[in-house]
Amino acid sequence: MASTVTRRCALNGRSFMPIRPSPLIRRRIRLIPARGISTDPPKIHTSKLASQAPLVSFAAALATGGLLGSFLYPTDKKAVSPTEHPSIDSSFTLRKQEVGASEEKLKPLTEQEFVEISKLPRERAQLTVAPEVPARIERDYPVLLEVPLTTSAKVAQLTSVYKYERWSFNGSVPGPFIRARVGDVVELTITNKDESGNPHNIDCHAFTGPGGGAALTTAEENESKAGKFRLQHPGLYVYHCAAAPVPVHIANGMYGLMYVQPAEETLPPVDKEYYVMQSEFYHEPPEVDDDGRLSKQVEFSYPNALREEPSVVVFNGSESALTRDKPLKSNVGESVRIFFGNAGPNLTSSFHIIGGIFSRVYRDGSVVDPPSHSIATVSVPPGGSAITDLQPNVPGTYAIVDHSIFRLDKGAVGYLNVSGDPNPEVYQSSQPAAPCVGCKLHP
Ligand SMILES: [Cu+2]
Repeated sequence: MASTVTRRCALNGRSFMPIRPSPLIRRRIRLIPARGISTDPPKIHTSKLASQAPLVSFAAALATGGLLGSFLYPTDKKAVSPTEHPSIDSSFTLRKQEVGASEEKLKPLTEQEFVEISKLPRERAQLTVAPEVPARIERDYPVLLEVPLTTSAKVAQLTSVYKYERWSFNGSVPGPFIRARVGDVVELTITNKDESGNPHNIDCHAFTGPGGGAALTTAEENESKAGKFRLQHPGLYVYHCAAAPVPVHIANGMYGLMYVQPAEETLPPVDKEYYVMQSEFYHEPPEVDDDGRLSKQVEFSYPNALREEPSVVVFNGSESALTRDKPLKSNVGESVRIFFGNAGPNLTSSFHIIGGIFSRVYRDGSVVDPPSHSIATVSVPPGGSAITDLQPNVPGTYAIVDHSIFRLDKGAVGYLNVSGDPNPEVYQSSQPAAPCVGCKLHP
């Protein structure tokens, strides 16, 4: 924590009273009255659209279900066969046949999936810390899934130089990976142990209803709040705190991923599954302490965040999370899946693994639509996600980056370390490898 003595700015030498973000934010919150949630239905001006509705519906149906579908995804099985393209597996063939009816898949949950809450068996969710992912769910029935989350604030190393007070769910940034199944009802309990006095809650993009659960789960210090939320759509979803001021809670580390499996899992089994989440941090320059030294701890910067100029861009919450601390690992020939999320709060990620090609990409975290194949870079917006599969067959270190590549110098690099025998039929030279000295991308 910063002391309360007068300090000098490292940039201009002027003295100032250090400002800690938490009291500032607390003041902001108190200035904002408790926000009433309107129960009036929103007024939607539909008169013009309504008069055109039959025409619009017909055109949409024709485009999505008919002409477009048959053009993009021909039903002729021989058009692209798995044996002709090794990265396309049999599940894709199956999905290709089904895609013409993809709109039909969005029908409400079946009777077997939509079981009254009072009749659901209880189960405790298995929660994992990044980069680990809970095991695939094998049950074929919905449950009342208990998800307990505890909020706290803790100073931790953010970069090799600076510490920062991160706010978290269950003590980790990103928060735990939550795996569920469509039709499950999540019983989410938030217990607020943040001693700074900030309230916290959850807006989970997998929940349907106002605020994604935020207004039902806002917990003050030492308070617990719970809500029940039916999972109606499969896919990979971001969750985050949405207590006011929302951007600050996200910027300080309060986010994670929830994967909602379809009733019948469409993701093919793989050898390794990992959880990676990108985010930015915005901090002020380090203060100069009375002893003349630059502080080793930096504070949140609202102005920098407003300008969308981050000081730090990282995977899994800190500069070293995916390099020194917990790099991803696999063996030559193993299939690797990365559940990737972008917490933002501002930047879109151009997610890329140098030297790897994603054999499958489930864009926007959709497991209802068929995946794309043989993709090098995937665009993932703030609050968005993607599921990416690859199968490296050459050993070595693969750098995980945001291909907005200057962000590398803000911390956006991780490693996938692949072990195994060399594969000269794919990758060779008569001369030894000679990485540039000090290069983060080819260590
Ligand atoms: Cu919060």
